[in-house]
Parts: sequence; structure tokens; C-alpha cells
Amino acid sequence: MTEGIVSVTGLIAHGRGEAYDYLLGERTVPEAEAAEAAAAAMLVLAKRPMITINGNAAALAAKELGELSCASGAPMEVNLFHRSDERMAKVISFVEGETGEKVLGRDQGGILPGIASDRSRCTKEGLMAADVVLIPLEDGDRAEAMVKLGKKIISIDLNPLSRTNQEATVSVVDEVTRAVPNITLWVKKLKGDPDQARSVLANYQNKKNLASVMDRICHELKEGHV
Ligand code: PTJ
Repeated sequence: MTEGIVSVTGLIAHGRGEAYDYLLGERTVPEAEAAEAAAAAMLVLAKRPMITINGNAAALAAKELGELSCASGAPMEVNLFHRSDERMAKVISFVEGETGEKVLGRDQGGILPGIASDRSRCTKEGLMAADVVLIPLEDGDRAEAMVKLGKKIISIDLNPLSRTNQEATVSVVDEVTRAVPNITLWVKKLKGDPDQARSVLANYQNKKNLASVMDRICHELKEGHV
């Protein structure tokens, strides 16, 4: 935060995540494992996959996201909610430095309809053109706007009740530094096998999976395990 990568409200968002991670036992629960496989299948089957990165995702998991980008062929783009030209440049340079990859976002010629102010800005060749978008720790308004544009969304968000998770096609309820490497492993397994990827997706039900995560949290609380 002092370097300007994470916003002040981003710190509060991290705290929310830590609380949910605690309720889930700070581990990848079986529902998350299933969602991570489905996320990988969607990335592998996409025509134009892409990864959007905000300050939180950059600070927590830039390297891991870079590895997923290389494995899946999904380009990375920085999009900020608390946007300024200076912060955009900082976060893009930070992610490029951490990953050694080119990151989109310097030329934001596209607009996400339905979002107020500068936070609607994105690139035409990246986010606007994508059919499948991975959105780690994303704000609900931006997630909703992408869904309205017909994009398939993969969220990574520890709060199973968040609007982002409720809007997503595949909702990964797991800590981002555990989730992303696991999605990368699944991408490597499924990359050469589109039939297997289709079968993983066909057997995955997002709403059911999210309900099961909630049941797990309630059960653990009732049993006094947390
Ligand atoms: O960097 P900017 O300017 O784009 O700002 C990003 C903001 C701060 C707007 C954005 O991160 C934000 O407010 O997010 P929300 O709406 O709080 O959503 C973030 C979600 O990520 C919350 O539901 C948290 O529970 C979840 N979360 C926090 N830390 C983690 C996490 N999920 C996975 N892994 C984490 N480590």
C-alpha cells in the first residue's frame, strides 16, 4: 500500500478475505478444487481468454498470475477501480517486473458500459475482445458489467456470498495464492485434451458448488471447529 500498488480500501478487502479463509480452515476445500478444474477447462476452451489484475491481485499474486498467463495463453491486463494514470503505470510496471511478461492497460481505448467514472476504462484488444475473463478479487459492479457484455467470468474470491461470486460462471472460493497455481496445474493437464476439458465443465455446477461452500462454513461453525 505504501508503494501505491494496493489501495487503502484494498487493505480492507484483504482483511475480509482473511476472515473467510479462516472460516474455511485456510486450505483448498474440495469445492474449490472442483472450481479450479472447471476454471482451467474454461480457459483452455476459450477463444480469447484473459486475466484482469487490480491492485490487490498484483500485490498478492503477480508471479502466480504470470505463470498462469504463460500456461494458458491468456494475456494479463491491469484494470483499476481507484484509477489514476500514475497508479496504472505503477501497477503495470510492478506486474511486468514480477512476471517478465508484457502487461496490457497503458492504452485504455475501451469502455465497460454501465460503470461510472474512470473505473469503466479497459483495453479494446484485451478485456473488450475477451470471451472468458479471470477476475481475482474483483469488485461486484465490474463483474456484473462484464457478464452483461456476454463474457464468461471466472472469479477468485474467498467470500462465497460476494456479488462477484454470485455473478461468475465459475466461482473459485479459495485464497488467491493457492488458487492460481492450482488452476495452472489443471491448465497444463487439460491443455492437450479438449474432450476432457469439456467433460470437466459439463460435470460442474457453479450454484450447487457455492451452496456447498456455505454449508461447509456453517457446519464448521456449528461443530466449533473454527
Ligand atoms: O486496486 P483497485 O483500485 O482496483 O481496488 C480494488 C478494490 C479495493 C476495489 C477491490 O479489491 C475491492 O474492494 O474488492 P472487494 O469488493 O472487497 O472484493 C474483494 C474480494 O476478494 C472480497 O470478497 C474478499 O473476501 C476477497 N479476498 C480478499 N483477499 C483475498 C480474497 N480472495 C482470495 N484471496 C485473497 N487473498
